[in-house]
Amino acid sequence: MPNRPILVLVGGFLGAGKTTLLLRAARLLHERGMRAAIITNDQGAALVDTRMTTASGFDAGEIAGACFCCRFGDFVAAAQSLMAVRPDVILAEPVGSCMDLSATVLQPLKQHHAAQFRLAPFSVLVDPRRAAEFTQPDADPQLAYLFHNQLAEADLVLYTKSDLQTQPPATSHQPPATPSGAVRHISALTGQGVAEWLDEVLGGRLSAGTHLLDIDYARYAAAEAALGWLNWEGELRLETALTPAAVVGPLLERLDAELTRAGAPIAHLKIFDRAPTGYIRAGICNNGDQPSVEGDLLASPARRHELVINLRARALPALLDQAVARATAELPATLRVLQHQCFQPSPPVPEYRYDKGSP
Ligand SMILES: Nc1nc2c(ncn2[C@@H]2O[C@H](COP(=O)(O)OP(=O)(O)OP(=O)(O)O)[C@@H](O)[C@H]2O)c(=O)[nH]1
Ligand SMILES: [Mg+2]
Repeated sequence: MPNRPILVLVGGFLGAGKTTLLLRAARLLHERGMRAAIITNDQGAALVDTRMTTASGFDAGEIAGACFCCRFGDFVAAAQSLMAVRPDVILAEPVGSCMDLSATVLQPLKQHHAAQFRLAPFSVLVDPRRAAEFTQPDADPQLAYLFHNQLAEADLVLYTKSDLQTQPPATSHQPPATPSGAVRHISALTGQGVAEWLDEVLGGRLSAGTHLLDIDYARYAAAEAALGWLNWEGELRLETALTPAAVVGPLLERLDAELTRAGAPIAHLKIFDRAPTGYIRAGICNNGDQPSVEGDLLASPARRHELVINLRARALPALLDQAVARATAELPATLRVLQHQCFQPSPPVPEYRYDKGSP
C-alpha cells in the first residue's frame, strides 16, 4: 500500500497524560493538513477517553473489555476499519496498567501487518510525580512493578506535565536499556515539546519495539489485580437545570472525599458529562488533587445529562462501588444507570507473545 498510515502507540501508567497528548497531537496534525484517528482501550466499557475523543471531533476506535494484547485481532480490526476515513496517522493508547506491549503488540504488528501500517517507535509517558513516588523505598511493590516494566520497554520515554515543574527524580529509575538521548520532556497542556515529539515519532529515524521484556505473567497478573476498577454510565434528569461543570465539580469532590475517608489511594478518577449545551471532563490522579477540567466551561444549564465515571484506585472493587453509590446518590437528579462495572483486572492472556529468541 503506497499510503500506509503511521500507527503510533503511546503507553504509560494510569493518568500519565496519554489521552491529553494524543488529542493535542491529533489537533496539531489537523493544523498540518493531516488526518488523525485515535484508538482507545480499557478493561471495561463506557470510556471517558472515547467520549473525549469524539467530543473533540476525531474519529475513534475503541477496544473495551480487555487490553490490546489480549484482543490483538480486534485491535488490528479497529485500525483497519479506521482506514475508511483515510487517516495519515492512527494514534493508539493501551490501558494504563498494561505492559509487555513490545512483545505482544509491536512485534506481531511488525511481523504480520507491515504491509498495512508503518509502525512508529513506542512512546511511554511518565508523570514525574508518579516516578518520584514509585522510586521511594516504601513504594507499593505491585504498582511499582507495572511502572518500571512499562518504562523498560519504551523506545522513547516522555516525562509529561513539564508545566507543573516537578523535577523528575534522579535517573535511577530510567530504564537502563533505553538508548541515550531517548528521554524527552513535554507538556500536553501547554504544547511544549509536542511538535518535536511528533516529528521524531513520525520521522522514521527511531525503530519500533526495540526492547523485549522477560515478564513473569503470574506476578504481572497479581500487580494488575491490586487495582480496583470501576466504570459507570448514567443518565440524569435534574429538577433544576445545571451546567455540566456544576454537575461534575461537586460530584468529583464528594467522590474524592469518600475514597479518602475509606483509605483508597486514587490512581486516576475521571468524569465526563455531556448535556445538550456542552460537555465537561474533569479528573484527579491523587486524593485531594486540584481537579483538572477541560471542555465547555461556559455551557448553559440543562436538565438532561449523560454522565460517565471511570475510577481506578488501589483498593477493593466493593469499596469503589460504595464510594460511587454514595457520591451519585447525592446528585440532585433522577438517575438511570446504563452501565455499571466494578472489578479487578483479570490475568492478561495475550494472543501473541514474542520473546528474545523469536525471529
Ligand atoms: N498540568 C498538566 N496536566 C496534564 C498534562 N497532561 C495531562 N494532564 C492531566 O493529567 C490527568 C491525566 O491525563 P490523561 O491524559 O487522562 O492521562 P491518561 O494517561 O490518558 O490516563 P488513563 O487513560 O486513565 O491511563 C488529566 O487530568 C490531565 O488533564 C500536562 O501536560 N500538564
Ligand atoms: Mg487515557
